[in-house]
Amino acid sequence: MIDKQFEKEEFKKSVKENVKFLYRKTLEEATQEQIFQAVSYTVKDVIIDNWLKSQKAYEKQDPKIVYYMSMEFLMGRALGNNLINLGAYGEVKEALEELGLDINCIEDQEPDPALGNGGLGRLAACFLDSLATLNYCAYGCGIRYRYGMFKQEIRDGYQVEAPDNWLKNGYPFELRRPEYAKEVHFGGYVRVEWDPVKNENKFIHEGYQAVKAVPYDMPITGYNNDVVNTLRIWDAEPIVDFNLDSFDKGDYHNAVEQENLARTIVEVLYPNDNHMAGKELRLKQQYFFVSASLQAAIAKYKKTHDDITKLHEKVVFQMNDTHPTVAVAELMRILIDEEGLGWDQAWDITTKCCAYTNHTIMSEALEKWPIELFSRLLPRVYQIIEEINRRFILEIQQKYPGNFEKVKKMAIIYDGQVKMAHLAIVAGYSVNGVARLHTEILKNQELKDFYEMMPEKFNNKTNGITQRRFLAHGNPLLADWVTDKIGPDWITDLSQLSKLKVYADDEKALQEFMTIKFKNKERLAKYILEHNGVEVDPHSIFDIQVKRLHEYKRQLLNILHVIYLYNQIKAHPEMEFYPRTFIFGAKASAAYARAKKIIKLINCVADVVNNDASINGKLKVVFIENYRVSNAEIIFAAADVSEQISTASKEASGTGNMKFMLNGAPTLGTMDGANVEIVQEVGEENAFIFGMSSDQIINYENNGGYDPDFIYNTDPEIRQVLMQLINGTFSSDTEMFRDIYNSLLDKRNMPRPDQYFILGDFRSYAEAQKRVEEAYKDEKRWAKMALLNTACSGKFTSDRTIQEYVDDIWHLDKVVVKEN
Ligand code: GLG
Repeated sequence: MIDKQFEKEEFKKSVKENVKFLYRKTLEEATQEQIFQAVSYTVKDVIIDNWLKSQKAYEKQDPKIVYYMSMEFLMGRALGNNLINLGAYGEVKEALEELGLDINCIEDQEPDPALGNGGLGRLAACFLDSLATLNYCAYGCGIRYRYGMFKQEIRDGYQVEAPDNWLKNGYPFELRRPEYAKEVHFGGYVRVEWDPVKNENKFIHEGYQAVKAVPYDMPITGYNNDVVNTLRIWDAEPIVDFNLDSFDKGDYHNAVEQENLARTIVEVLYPNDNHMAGKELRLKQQYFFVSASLQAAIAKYKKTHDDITKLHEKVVFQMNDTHPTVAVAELMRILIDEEGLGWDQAWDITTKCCAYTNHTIMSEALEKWPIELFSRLLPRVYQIIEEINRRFILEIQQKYPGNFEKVKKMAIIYDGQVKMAHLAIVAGYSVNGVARLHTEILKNQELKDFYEMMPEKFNNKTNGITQRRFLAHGNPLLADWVTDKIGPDWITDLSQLSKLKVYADDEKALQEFMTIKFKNKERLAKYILEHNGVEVDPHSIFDIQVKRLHEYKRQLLNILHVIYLYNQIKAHPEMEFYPRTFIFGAKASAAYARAKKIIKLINCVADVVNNDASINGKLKVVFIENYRVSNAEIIFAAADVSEQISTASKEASGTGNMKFMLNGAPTLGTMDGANVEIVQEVGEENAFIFGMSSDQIINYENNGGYDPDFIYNTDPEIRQVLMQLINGTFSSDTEMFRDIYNSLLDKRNMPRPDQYFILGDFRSYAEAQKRVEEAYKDEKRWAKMALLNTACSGKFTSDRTIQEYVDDIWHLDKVVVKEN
C-alpha cells in the first residue's frame, strides 16, 4: 500500500519544487547531491505528517516509553531505509527513473551517519527500527557528534584516518529542537545547608560550569504502520554567547572556558570498540547526554502526570553498556535535589526504572574511573555514588558476614576507582547479556558474585538485526525472490523464512538462489574494482571477514592461513585448488598500533599474492577500504563464506554473523557468541565449526598450560608461515611485522604469548577451510547449504529480540497510529 504523497507525478513535482526553492536551480542544473537533498525533503514531508500523527496517538494512549540510552547509534543512510519502511521504494525508484535519475546514485550522495563504532552502535540502530515497526513508543538518546567514526583511507597499505564531516552539507533528516534545550553542569563543589522545614540537609551544587544541551531529532520510521519514533541526539552550545558583554563584567575567563567546553564536548566519537581509554572528555560526553536525556524524560513525564513516584509505570531507561550508567546517579540527583524526594523513595524509583545490558567480558573494555577525576568533574553525582556504595557494602556484609573478599570484589568504589558495571548492576533491575553463551559466562565467571547475590536480575537477550535494512534494502534481488516464494510477510515476521526449507532440494529454486548470489558477487566485484582497483573473479569463493579490527576477532588467524595456502600452492602447483578470494574490511582504533599493523600485513600479503603470476589467480586478497554500514549491505549480499573466528568466549554475540546468514552465507566459525545459536538453528552440517570451546579457553586462562612455542617447534608449516613474517617475504623491512611475530611467541607478553590462541586453533581452522572447499566444489550441496542458512535465520531478527526485551524487561504497551 503506497502513501498518497508518493503518487509518482506529485513526487516528481515536489522534487523539482524543492530543487528550485533550496538551490534556485532546475533539475537539469542541480548536482546529484542537491537532488539528494531535494528528494530527502520530499520524503521528510511525508514522514513529518506521520511523526505528528504518532505524537498525537502517544499523547492520547499514554503508553510506557523506553529510553534507549546509548553513546552510539550507527544509523547508516536514512533515505533508502525510510523509503523501504514507507513502502515507497519501488514507486520512488520509478519516479526518479522517469526524471532520468538513478536511485542508487542519489542514495550514494547521503553521508553515512556513523555515530558509532561497530556492533554495539549498530545494534542500537536495529533496535530503533524494530521498536517502531512493532508499534512501541521509544526514544533513542545519544550524542550528535560533529565528527562520527573516522573515514579510513589505505595508503601504502597503512590505515590513515580522515575526519568524517557528515554535517558538511547539512543533514536533511534532522530537526533542531531548541525549545527542549537543557542545562548540564560540570565541576564546582557541593554546599550543604540545613533545611529547617524538612529537618534535613540540602545539597547545593555551586561554582560549576554550564553547557547548554540542544536536541536534534531524527525520525525513526516503522514498517508500513505510520509509526515515527525519535532518535534524540544532543548538541552542546555555550550558555551565553561569548561576547564583549561578559568581558565587561570581568567574566572573560569563565566565558572562554564555557565556550571551549561546549565546543569540545560533542566534537568527536571515540573510535574505540571494546576498549576504554579513560579520557576525561569521554566522561564529560557521558554525563552530558545522560543528564540532558533524563531531564527531558522527566519533564515530559511531568507534563501529563503529577505523581513522580509512579515514574516507573511510564518510563524505563535501558543502558546500552556501562557508557550511560552514570544515569542511575543522575536520576537519584534529580529525584532528590530537584524533586525533593527522600533517599529511599528516590532509590525505589531509580531501581525500578533502570536496566543494564552488558556487551562484553573483555577486561580492557570495563569502565572504571579514577575517583579523583570523577569527583572533580561530577561532585554531587559522586557523592550520591558514594552513598549507594556505602549502603550496598552494608548489604554485602549482612549477606556474607565477615567475608571481606566479597566486598573487595563487588564494591562500586574500590581501589581508588568507580566501577561503572557494578553501579549498573546494583541499581538496575535487569542485567542482560547479548547471547546465550555470553550470559552464561557472565553468570558463571565474570559476574559470578553478583549473580549469586541477585540471580533474579540476570537474563539473556540474544541480539538480532533488522531484515528491513539487511535484506529488503541491501539485497533486493534476494528479497524479491523470497517474496515470490513465500509472500511478503517475512518483512515483519522473519520466522516465515522457514517456509523456504521446502526448496532445499528443489533444483530450480537452488539454481535461482545461486544465480542471485552470483549477481550480488558481480556487484561487489564492481565495487571492489572501482574502489580498490583490484579485479576479482566472481566465480571464485568469496570468503569474507568484515568487522572491527581486534586481536580477539583474529583477522591474524585468517591472514596467516592465507599465507599457508599460498605456500601450499607454490609448493604443489599441480594441486587441485578451488579459486578463493579472501576479502577483509576493518577499521582499527586510531591508537591501537598492533591492530593497524595487522591491516598493513593483510595489504602486504595481498600485494605479494595478487601479483604472483605463478599461482594463476587461484588466490586473491582484498582489503576493502572504509568498511561501514553502506558498503556492508553490498558485502553481506555477496558472501559465500562468513568468517566468525573469534577466540571462543571473547565475542559476546556478534551481529555480522547474522547478516551473513540471512543473506545465505554459511558460517565458518568458532563456538562463540551467537555462532552457537546459529549452528543450533541451521544444523552443524550447514556450518563449518572449528577450534577450542569456550570452556577449554577459560580453563587455559585460569590454569595455564597453553604452549604456542610447542606448536611452533613441532609444526613446520606453521613455523614457515611465522618465519615469513620476519624474513622479508612480505616486506623488505624485516622488522615490519616483528611485533606481530613476537605477540605469538615472546614469553614476555602479558598475560601470555598468543593471548588469543591463534596457533592453538590454526590446524583446526585450516582443516575447516578444507571442508569449505570440498563443500563448495559440490554445487548442489553448497546451494542447499546457502539456502538453508537463509531459511533458518528467522530467529535472528531484532524484532524477536525487541519483543523479548518488551516481555521480560520493559513491559511496554502497543500503540496504534495507523487507522485501518
Ligand atoms: C559488542 C560485542 C559484540 C556484540 C555487540 C552488540 O563486542 O559481540 O555483538 O556489542 O551486542 N562492543 C561490541 O560491539
